[in-house]
Amino acid sequence: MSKPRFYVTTAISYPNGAPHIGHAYEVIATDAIARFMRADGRDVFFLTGTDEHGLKMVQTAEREGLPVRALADRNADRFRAMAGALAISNDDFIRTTEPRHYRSSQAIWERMVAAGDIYLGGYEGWYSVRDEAFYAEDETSVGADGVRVGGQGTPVEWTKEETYFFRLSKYQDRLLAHYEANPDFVGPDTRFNEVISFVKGGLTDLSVSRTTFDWGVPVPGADGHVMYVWVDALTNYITGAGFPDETDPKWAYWPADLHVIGKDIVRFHAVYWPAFLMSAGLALPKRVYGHGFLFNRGEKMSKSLGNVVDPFAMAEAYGVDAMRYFLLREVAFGNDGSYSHEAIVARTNADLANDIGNLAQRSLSMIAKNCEGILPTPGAFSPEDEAMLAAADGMLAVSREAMASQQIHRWLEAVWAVVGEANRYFAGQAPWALRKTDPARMETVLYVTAEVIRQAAILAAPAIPLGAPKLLDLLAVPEDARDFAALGTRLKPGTALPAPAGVFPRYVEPET
Ligand code: ME8
Repeated sequence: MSKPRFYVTTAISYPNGAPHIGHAYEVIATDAIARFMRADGRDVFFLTGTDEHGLKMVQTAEREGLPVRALADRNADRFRAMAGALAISNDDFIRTTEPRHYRSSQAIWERMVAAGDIYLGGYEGWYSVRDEAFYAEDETSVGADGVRVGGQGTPVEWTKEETYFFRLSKYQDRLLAHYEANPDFVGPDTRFNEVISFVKGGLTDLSVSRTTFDWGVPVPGADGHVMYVWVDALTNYITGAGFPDETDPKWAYWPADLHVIGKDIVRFHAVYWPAFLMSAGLALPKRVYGHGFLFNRGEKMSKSLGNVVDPFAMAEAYGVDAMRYFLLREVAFGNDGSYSHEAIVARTNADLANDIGNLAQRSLSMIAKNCEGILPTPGAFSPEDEAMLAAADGMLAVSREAMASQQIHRWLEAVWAVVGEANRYFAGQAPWALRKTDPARMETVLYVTAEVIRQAAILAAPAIPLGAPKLLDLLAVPEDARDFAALGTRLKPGTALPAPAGVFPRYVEPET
């Protein structure tokens, strides 16, 4: 039986600079979702990449005295390297300057033309060549020297630019009908409500080509026009799935199940993108989720950490699992969040080093010392054992429900609630005291504890993909018994375990 498919994407980032922590946050969250779905038996396709056209890129390259392509190449490499450094499991990395993407963008354009939705018109207004931007009359002013300047203080001239328009206005009713029929199309709800009121407020046609620069996908059959960067950017999601070759096996992944993006670009994904797809006669993505923004509120950054807004430095300083876990657990997904050195250290030392790491270390060391390193056979379960195992067995359903609506933090909350319970169980049962008084009972407690750690490690692995497998190694869990289907089984008593080793080190302030 073939697995159900799950296609998930991040936004594609502008490589006009190096990746920052906001980019890292988005790709980590999307990776956790992708890994969760893979572990839960889906055939996942996970796409990320870079959005390399547009004026922003042209202007940055000018400032840096580089050809635009050289700027794009340099920074796209950094984004790709970041995915590697953060243990991101993307299946593909798309750059919008690739030939496959030109083909795809021109193909969707031609379909929009065929649908009668593209027409030639003109922009007219005060234009700043230096800013490559139009200004409304009231954004300009005339200086003492008689020169009219725009909002940024650069000279403007009255300009007419020929441009193609997309008939966005035509799609207002169909978009509203789609929202009505698909109440999960956009999350969180607050973002969906903003989209709905924006569309109800009336849509005007969208300028979709530029003639003042040539760094873009050429408009087919229209010399001098390149596509407006958002037209080609959004198209990356179908390029990644093989469009326009609908016989490509990857095309089976379209429509995407989920576009994960930041809250600032919801309108592009929930209004323009579905309208383009409707025009082109293509299926619409099932869901768009706009996460919040991440802010650095850590005034007291440790000097030795340097600039921790750099995701590479952050991963280096705290470790990849700690960085990922902190961002996923601490920030309610969908809301804005902040991070600071103190918060990262407090959260990861408590949850990773202490709650799960220490529990594993203590219980497995006892098995090594007192059970000859063999996973003991449990005796009859006491009500406490039964309750503990039932709590562990209950994690999957809660996690699945949370992840069905991208409540990433709730999934991790559910797992760590059980890990906390396991610590109380272990302390309450005190197997070290049972060693002398009731060794059989000690063995049962150690077995139950090991079993709960197994389940927590399997369920948390999508968030902490480096350490969780190490915990499973310590429990001698076979490679093919590490997905969610294996949660329904139990550890096999009598299995020889490797020597225990620490998995999640405590963060200790470096000597200054
Ligand atoms: O918007 N916290 O690219 P981008 C969290 N190329 N997320 C943040 C963030 C922050 N501080 N800053 C940015 C673009 N983001 C377009 C997308 S998609 C077809 C084209 C998020 O490099 C932002 O919301 O400005 C977006 O989802 C992603 O990072 C890339 O931002």
